[in-house]
Amino acid sequence: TSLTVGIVGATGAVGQELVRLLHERNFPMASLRLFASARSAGKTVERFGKKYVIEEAKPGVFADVDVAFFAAGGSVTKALAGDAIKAGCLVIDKSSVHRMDADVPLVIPEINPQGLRNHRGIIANPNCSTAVTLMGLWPLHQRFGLKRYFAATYQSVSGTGAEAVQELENQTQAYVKGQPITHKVYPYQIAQNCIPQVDSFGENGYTGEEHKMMLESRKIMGLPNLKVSTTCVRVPVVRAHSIAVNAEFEKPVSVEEARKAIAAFEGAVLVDDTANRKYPTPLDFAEKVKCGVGRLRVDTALDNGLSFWVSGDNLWKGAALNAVQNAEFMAREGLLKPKRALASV
Ligand code: 11C
Repeated sequence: TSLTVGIVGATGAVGQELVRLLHERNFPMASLRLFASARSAGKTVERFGKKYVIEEAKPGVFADVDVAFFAAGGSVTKALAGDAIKAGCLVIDKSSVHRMDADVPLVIPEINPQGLRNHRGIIANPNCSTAVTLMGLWPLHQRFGLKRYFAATYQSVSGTGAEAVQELENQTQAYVKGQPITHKVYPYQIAQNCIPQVDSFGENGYTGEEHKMMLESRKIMGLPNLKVSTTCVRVPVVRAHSIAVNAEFEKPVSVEEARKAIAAFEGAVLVDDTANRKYPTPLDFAEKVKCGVGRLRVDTALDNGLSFWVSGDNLWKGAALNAVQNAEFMAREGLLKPKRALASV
């Protein structure tokens, strides 16, 4: 196969990781086209030894594109995904706008790849906190049967975007130099701080991010009645989200069996040797394909409960990598073919 691939939002934090991963993982592409807003259009960028002229993302550009990764936010997906689908271009969307649509598969390929066989031209990808959490939770669910879970997230600033990474760096510099600290991206200073708000608050007091974790966990794991309660927190880390999870299961649990289940799961690495102070940290799991799971223990407050900690790259498994893995699965299984080849059949 030799696919024409497009990235919408190619200049953003996730878009840049998409360019990198498609190259580094040798995605079967004949050509790559980079799309962004009119503001960036016309600029030339060099990536992996090739020059690209950024094209404006607008209706009509998907005529010759076989698969487009959308990483430019919900409004751009709303405006352009329909046009791409009509042009026969598969949309792999990072935004949240279609995740909960009944006819749109929301897929983590290690968990529910069946969605990739049955779609209407668009595949949704989960929120980064959900994706990283499920890399620990799913193998435990398979082994013990998940009943409910509680979690607190420790989310890096790159989840907000490049301007938030800059804000943390600027504030850290100012802090070290004893200069006044200003903030724009977050409602409070993030350097030397934690902010227990990711996204805006809903009527029940939970934030959008917390609500997404509940709904997306249910849909991806196929557990429509799963009880979930999370607290999402932004922390002064540049890259990789971590989540502390307390989960209750149907069957009796054991740490030994839990460790085996995690170690056997392709999406996770078990890092769990507390005697030697070994557990995953965001620094260790930035730019890693798998998420790290550790601190496994029997939960002292739940029946059949396990507590664990998971760290994973929010820009990779939480975004660009999961999207690329979905496309890789489809290409491998013959579910994604060049339009030109289809036209000639
Ligand atoms: C964050 N999880 O870290 C967010 C960013 O639903 O895809 C991505 C939001 C989403 O701020």
